[in-house]
Amino acid sequence: MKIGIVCYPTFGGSGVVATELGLELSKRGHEVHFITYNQPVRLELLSNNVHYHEVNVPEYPLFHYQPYELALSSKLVDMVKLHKIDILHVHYAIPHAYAAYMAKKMLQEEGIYVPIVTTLHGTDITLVGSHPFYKPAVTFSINKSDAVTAVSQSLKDDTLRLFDIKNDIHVVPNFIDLDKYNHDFTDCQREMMANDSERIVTHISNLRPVKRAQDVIDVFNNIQKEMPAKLMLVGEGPERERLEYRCQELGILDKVIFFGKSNEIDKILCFSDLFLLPSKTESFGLAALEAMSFGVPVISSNTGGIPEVNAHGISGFLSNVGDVKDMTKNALHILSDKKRLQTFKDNARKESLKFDLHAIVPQYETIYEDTLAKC
Ligand code: GMT
Repeated sequence: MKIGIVCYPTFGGSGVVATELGLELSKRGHEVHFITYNQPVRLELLSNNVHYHEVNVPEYPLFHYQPYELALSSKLVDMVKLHKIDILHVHYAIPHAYAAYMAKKMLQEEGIYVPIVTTLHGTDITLVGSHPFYKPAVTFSINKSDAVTAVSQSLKDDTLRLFDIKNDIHVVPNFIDLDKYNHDFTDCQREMMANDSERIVTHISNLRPVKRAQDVIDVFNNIQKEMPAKLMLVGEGPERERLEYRCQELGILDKVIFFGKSNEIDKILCFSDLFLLPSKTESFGLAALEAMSFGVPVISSNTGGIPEVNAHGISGFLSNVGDVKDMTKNALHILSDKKRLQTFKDNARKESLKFDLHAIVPQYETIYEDTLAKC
């Protein structure tokens, strides 16, 4: 198949999933066209089967807001015609599903039919999409998609609760490429970050308020009072300064490393002992799954789709949102005993195998085939 993938090219989870999906589809013999405003961050290798088409939005002083949807739908029309793309798979409903529908309509005028698969990722439904300013357009574009998928059962339930949806929604969980990194290497350069007696706790996110990274600091502060520990904070976002001040206030700045955006997630996870994800909402929690695939147990909130990923008492523990006390208790339980820590590490890795890309990507292929067959 010739598949057009529309996504956000940034560090966010939806862009990562879309990029990894496209790369795997290309390995499986499909021709994949990424259409977005920047080269996706994980799209390092362009091959015969992988193409990237940039959407340009010319600046014009009249526009207070540059019309990205318009530029994207025009680009989709051109790319579908030029490369004879069979199907468009858009990740994150806003504004991608809307722009794809416009492109589809324009193409129909010329007798070209291209179906649209929309994948809902989370905040496009739970935080942004359900806002009254966007809701009618989001409902419309979900209902006009030829197939709709959600990354967890929880997100599907939220979508049906918040919107008037006439379409079926398929649950296709996010996935992980377990072969991508060499998980067996033992030299993680751990000694660069901490000494043998110190436990390494990690959090990776876009540091938006929804991630509740202040809870990460508070849980870590409690941990380091009980045992020698270091905190690795990876990611960039609006909360960063506040977090730095909080660490200074608590006198733990020397135990916290702020990495900013990093391309070395594999190295950081390799030497991590525990991953914290206390989010207020999370449709899936891809960061937790990535951590688990490196054998890092997860202390998380029990919100949204996280319980579908982090198995309570097995790969880590779940607590109510904001329950720093319970998260601390659970973290100390895992970290305080070497043997127990190893059991949780092994379990985390084992649980992550359920999300192997070789099992999940064919589910998208089936959805493409069924959607094309219906046209
Ligand atoms: O985590 C974010 O805020 C980024 C956002 C995105 O769209 O890139 O993540 C959402 O999609 C990810 C991939 O499907 C999910 O793993 C995240 O749980 C989800 N974030 C939220 O629901 C807050």
